Formats: sequence, structure tokens, C-alpha cells
Amino acid sequence: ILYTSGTTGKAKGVVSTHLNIQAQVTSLIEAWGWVSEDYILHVLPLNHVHGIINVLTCALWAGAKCEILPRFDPWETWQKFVERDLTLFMAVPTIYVKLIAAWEAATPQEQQMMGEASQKFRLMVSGSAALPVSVLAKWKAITGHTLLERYGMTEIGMALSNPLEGLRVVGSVGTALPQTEVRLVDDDGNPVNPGVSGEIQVRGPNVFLEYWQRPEETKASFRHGWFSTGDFAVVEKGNYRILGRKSTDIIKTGGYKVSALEIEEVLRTHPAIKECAVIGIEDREWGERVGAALILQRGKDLTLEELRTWGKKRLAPYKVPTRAVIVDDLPRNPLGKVTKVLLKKLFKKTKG
Ligand code: MCA
Ligand code: AMP
Repeated sequence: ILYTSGTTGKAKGVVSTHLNIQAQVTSLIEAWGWVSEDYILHVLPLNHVHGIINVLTCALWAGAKCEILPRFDPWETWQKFVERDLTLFMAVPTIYVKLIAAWEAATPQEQQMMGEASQKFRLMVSGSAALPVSVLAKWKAITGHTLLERYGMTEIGMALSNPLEGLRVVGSVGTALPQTEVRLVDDDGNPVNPGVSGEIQVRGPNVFLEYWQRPEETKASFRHGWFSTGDFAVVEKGNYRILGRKSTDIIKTGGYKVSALEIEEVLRTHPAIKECAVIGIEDREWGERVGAALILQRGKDLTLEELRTWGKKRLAPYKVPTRAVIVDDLPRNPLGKVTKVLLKKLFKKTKG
């Protein structure tokens, strides 16, 4: 069971069977050509698919070598690139941004060593969140590698991938992986015509069994045997391009999926906060940042620093808002639901 945030407050347990895991792993072994001679540096958390399936279990399955760092550090990672005979690296876009920043801060001699060390690799992969084209281009300039971008989800493992051999299309996540069927559907669940955007649905032995003790949510996430991901995409020249998510209550920050509703529930327990709404704000380094619009109790004051100190005792560090604005009112639709799209615009206008 791996836990993942949803559109409801608390994280859901995603139950995957051994057969699911076998399918997820063997699909990647085939697509990315894992062999026992491979050597991968592991810098990701072990409680998510990216770290435990794509890196660790694939390495174990292939009989390859996997070196695990206790936590990601850009300098230590570059040092390992230089010292070890690594062949593979996989990370979220934020990690590539941080590695680029470390390279930019290095001396010309160090930069040359870093660039040379990168030549040993046969493949570098990015995923878990959209890879900005600027990051892909900078990484290629530094290392010579065109990052292979792929798309996945805790419930399904990986579903779409650019090719190991052949053209990796910038801004795209490629085509369906072995053993996996992918399609796009409209609001009624009917497959869309080519070139039309739709929700990504996935079917295959890689798809999870159920949400732990949540039969209703499990049922609601399947339609005619297909798992509905909540992500939108379009197929262009045979390649899938991710367009965004159905729900504004899901935020992807640093590769972590977080629930806006879970954070709101915690923030509402702060003595100075009367009402609040949490959203994801586009950000070059983190993909999205957690932002909070706050209505304060009459006569109360709250700085971002105070909010963060309080929040860090109650939430995982990546869930604690790094942007906050104080408002008199929250934009709402006629049903009284906060319109988060309008809130995003407010953050664009306000520096908070
Ligand atoms: C930490 N900080 C942040 C965030 N996280 N600020 C804004 N947004 C964030 N998300 C702040 C901390 O509060 C702290 O600031 C400072 O950054 C350093 O914190 P630290 O925890 O040391 O950060 P880090 O170690 O540099 O973490 C960055 C990271 C990490 C390594 C990119 O976020 C990470 O490991 N992400 C990978 C997550 C992952 O594996 N996702 C895959 C999910 P201060 O000191 O001021 O408080 S699986 C998935 O998505 C599917 C299946 C798929 O497709 O892969
Ligand atoms: P998680 O639930 O943590 O497994 O996160 C899965 C979600 O990450 C997907 O539903 C997508 O929204 C997002 N995701 C994964 N890979 C990519 C990618 N390459 N581009 C854009 N979004 C991605």
C-alpha cells in the first residue's frame, strides 16, 4: 500500500498486488532496457512509486546496482556522478532544477568535470510532474542528455513514456508503455477523436486493485473497466501531451502530490484564521508552490513566517504554504464554492 493524496482531505491507501507490481516493473525493464550491468543513484523518497518501483524495484529485478543516498543533496549527487560508474538516473523536475543551480554555482573546472561525468550515463529520466522545456534544454546543454520524460501515477505505475531509442518529443510524454492501454475520453466517457483533448484512462495488469477500505472511491475511479486518472491530455502526431488536471484541489509540488483540502482543514484550526483557501501557484523551481488565501479573525494578525512555523509542526514540510495573502473575502460561485481559478489570478497580482 502506497499512500497518495486525493481530492478528499485524507490520503488514500493505494493497494497494488504482486501481479500489479510485476507488470509495472517488467514494463519498465523492457521499455528502458534495464540490464544487470546498470548502476543507478537513488535520491528519491522510498514511499512513492518513482523511488520504490521505477528505481529500487527495477534495479532489484534486473540484478543491477542501486546506491541510495539518505536524502537528496545537489552537491553530493554531482559528486557521485563524478566518482561512480553510474549508467542511470531518475528524478523529478525540481531535482534537475536544483542540480542545474549547483552546476551554475560551480567553478569552470568543476563544471567541466560534471559535464564529462555525465557522459557515462546511458539514460536520464524525468517524471512525476511536468518538465519545463527550459529545464530540458539547460540539462541538455550541461550534460548532453535529452531527458526522457514519462507519465505515471501511484494507482497505475507508469503509463506513457518517450522512447529509449529514437526521438524524444519535447513537451510530450510519448506513447503507451508495454502491457498498458491508454486512451482519452470526453465527459461522457466516450473516446475522443484524434487531436481532441480528453481525460486519460488506463487499463492493464499494472492498474491497482483498490483504495484501502474505500469501496465507493474505488468504484468511482473506474469506468467500464478503465481507470480514470483525472489528468487531461491531447495526442499530437501519435504522442501524448499532458494539459493539466481535472481538480484544482490537487497540487504537485516538488513532485509530491498534495491535497489543498487537507491543508485547508489544518489551517482552519489556527486561532487567527477565520477562513482560507489553498491553491497551487505555478513556480519554476517547485512546479507549483502551495499558496494560501486567508481571511483573518477580527483584530488578528499573521505573517507568512508565523504561519510556516506553526504549519511545520502540523504538516509535512512540502505541504506548508510558502505564499500567503490576506483577503477580506474569497471569490465564490453561486453555490458558495470557492472559485480557485480566480484565486490563482489574485496571487499573480499580489506579491505575498
Ligand atoms: C521543501 N521546501 C519547499 C518544498 N519542499 N518549499 C516550497 N515547496 C516545496 N514543495 C522548502 C523547505 O520548507 C525548506 O525551507 C527547504 O525547501 C529545504 O527543504 P528540504 O525538505 O530539505 O527540501 P529538499 O530536500 O531540497 O526537497 C526537494 C526534493 C523533494 C528533493 C525535490 O521535494 C523530493 O524528494 N521530491 C520528490 C518527491 C517524489 O518522489 N515524488 C514522486 C511521487 P525552510 O528551511 O525555509 O523551511 S510518485 C509520482 O508522482 C508518480 C507515480 C510518478 O509519476 O512518479
Ligand atoms: P501521484 O499521485 O503522486 O502518483 O502523482 C501522479 C500525478 O503526477 C499524475 O496524475 C499527474 O498529474 C502527475 N504527473 C506524473 N508525471 C507527469 C508528467 N510527466 N507530466 C505532468 N504531470 C505528471
